[in-house]
Amino acid sequence: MHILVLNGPNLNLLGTREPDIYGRDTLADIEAACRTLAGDLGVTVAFEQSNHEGALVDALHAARTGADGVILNAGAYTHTSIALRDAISATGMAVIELHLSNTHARETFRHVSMIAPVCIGVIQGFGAAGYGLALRAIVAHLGAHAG
Ligand code: CA2
Repeated sequence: MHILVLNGPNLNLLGTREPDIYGRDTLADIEAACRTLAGDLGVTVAFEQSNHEGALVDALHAARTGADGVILNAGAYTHTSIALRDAISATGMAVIELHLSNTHARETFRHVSMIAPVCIGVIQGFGAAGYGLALRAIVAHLGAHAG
């Protein structure tokens, strides 16, 4: 089983600013933890980040043939991107929407997600630990829906 962990705009800056909201872990720290957990779960992970909406769409298209499921922290594009929503629908893949912060406890513009209706579930508010929770969740989901 191969899982793509796809990260959107500004998440390359994790660990450098706003630790009260996003924590102190860098994206590299999160990737390392995910790789360790993936080994324990007997799956493989690919980690990608882009600040560009079209590149994220391309990554979702590529995942159609290269991955079994996707964990997507789409960053601010979560709240705006019909293109990402359409890409998730078009691929028909199992995608988990993930956020470090609890977007519902923040500004009202973060309360809306364009992608949640086409994802299998949403995990948010648990900081970097959410990546591990999402990995466990998607592995369990794919295992239950195999074949
Ligand atoms: O909580 C999340 O994971 C978000 O996806 C993070 C996005 C935000 O727009 C979403 O509403 C929720 C922002 C990522 C910004 O990352 C930063 C990293 C370091 C310093 C400042 C911002």
